[in-house]
Amino acid sequence: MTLVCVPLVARTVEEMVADAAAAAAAGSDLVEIRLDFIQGFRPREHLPQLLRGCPLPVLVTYRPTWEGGQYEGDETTRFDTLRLAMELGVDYVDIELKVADKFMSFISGNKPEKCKLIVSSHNYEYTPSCEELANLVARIQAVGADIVKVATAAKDIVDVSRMFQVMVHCQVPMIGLVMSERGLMSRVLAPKFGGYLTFGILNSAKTSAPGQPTVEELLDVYNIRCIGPDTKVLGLIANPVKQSKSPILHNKCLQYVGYNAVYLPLLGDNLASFLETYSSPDFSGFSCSLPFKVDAVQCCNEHDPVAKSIGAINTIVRRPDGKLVGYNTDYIGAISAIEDGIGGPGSKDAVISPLAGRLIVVVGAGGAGKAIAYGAKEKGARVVVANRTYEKAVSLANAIGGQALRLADLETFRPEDGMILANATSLGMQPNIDGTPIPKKALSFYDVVFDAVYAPKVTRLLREAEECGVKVVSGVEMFIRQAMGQFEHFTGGIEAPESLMREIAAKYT
Ligand code: SKM
Repeated sequence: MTLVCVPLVARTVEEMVADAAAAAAAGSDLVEIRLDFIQGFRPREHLPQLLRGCPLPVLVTYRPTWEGGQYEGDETTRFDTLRLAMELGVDYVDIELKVADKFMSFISGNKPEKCKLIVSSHNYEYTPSCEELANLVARIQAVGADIVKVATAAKDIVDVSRMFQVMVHCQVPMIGLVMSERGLMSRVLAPKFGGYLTFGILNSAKTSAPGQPTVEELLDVYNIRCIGPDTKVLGLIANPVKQSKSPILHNKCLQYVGYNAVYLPLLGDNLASFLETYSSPDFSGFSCSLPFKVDAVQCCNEHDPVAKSIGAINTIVRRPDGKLVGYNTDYIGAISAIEDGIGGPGSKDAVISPLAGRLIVVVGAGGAGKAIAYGAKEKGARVVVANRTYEKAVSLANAIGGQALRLADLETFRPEDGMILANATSLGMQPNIDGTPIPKKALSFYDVVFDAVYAPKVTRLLREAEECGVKVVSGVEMFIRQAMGQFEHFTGGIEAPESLMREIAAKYT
């Protein structure tokens, strides 16, 4: 079992002891006491106090500045302190590879039976090649480490795969972590690849390295205790990805139906290289969001006919034969939400869609814009596409048999009353919540305004539309409905637990 360790980075002994109690209450297995963070640290006085106050097994680290820590003093004092920690009965001591030989001589190779020595190496710049990582692991093993620790940095999400390859081949217990948001996978999937421990912080003000999730996220969102070698990996590949509620939504539902998979936020830079790198059958499904929905068409081996006609994919499933199949669940999610929003007699089951004959202005010609424009046309609407790059609006309008409009012309565009507006751009999405695709004064030209952005739930566009007395349809509805379709694709046909999805969406959006 991979242990969950909370790093303690408080400035005082009292605060550290309080944080250790919080770590235990949060469900962690051990704490890492970062002695280098304590101001005015006095080893003989403070170490016993810390150990007495700690309800969990303890890993002691006294990281010097030359390895990314805070300790600036001399090595003898530092080694002395680590030796004292061993004598006082700590469970683990971390020593940096660069001085591990010296430390071994310093303690004459003697350490208490109970204490395990972690020999660590940190690279805050990049992740070396597999060969270099394997050499590093061999050197760490050679100095007599009980546990190997290698921490590197991800410049691209594909870097993490090299750490996984080395971890699965390592003959001794290994902690392999890739720092930064692009390296998150290494922290959550540690149990899948045999990692000895992974770090979870108490809150975002208490990090000890870039990219650490909270212990609550590890345990309650990613359900890390249930991740094992056979756990399937799902996730949203997007850039940015932090704002997405898909991880919380899908993980809760996967847990609810008992499907052995974990869903991750995957901050990507290049979809094709991501899919080529994580090509094993266990990486079995992905949601795609901005800016990858159109690229995804090229990356899939087969396409659902609707996704192909739309020219955008938001769901990729890896079939058992390894082939990638692309689907589009945005289309039905958005269109059904808009139809229900328009309302009218019998709109839900009517043979004729309430969109039929209506004029809909779709703002945005990316993946979501394509899905909405295509869907509205299918339902018999007259479609106008407006986009910042006018040529893209023209090309989408031509593809679906609609009309193109320059974004600036939205301000005065009013060929008739009772129009519908659909925002399919990311304007207004967290963190840039002040964005909106259309001036407020033009909103009164519309009967219904829909926003594909769901975070925040009430965007500036929707707020201003409401202020103009216009009926609004929130992106949360589309979000839930597209996720229901995805869930069924990801799980090989298990029906999505709709009411649970609605509960989670209500709580977290
Ligand atoms: O199409 C969806 C995608 O599946 C997930 C998502 C999200 O999590 O923010 C947004 C939409 O692009």
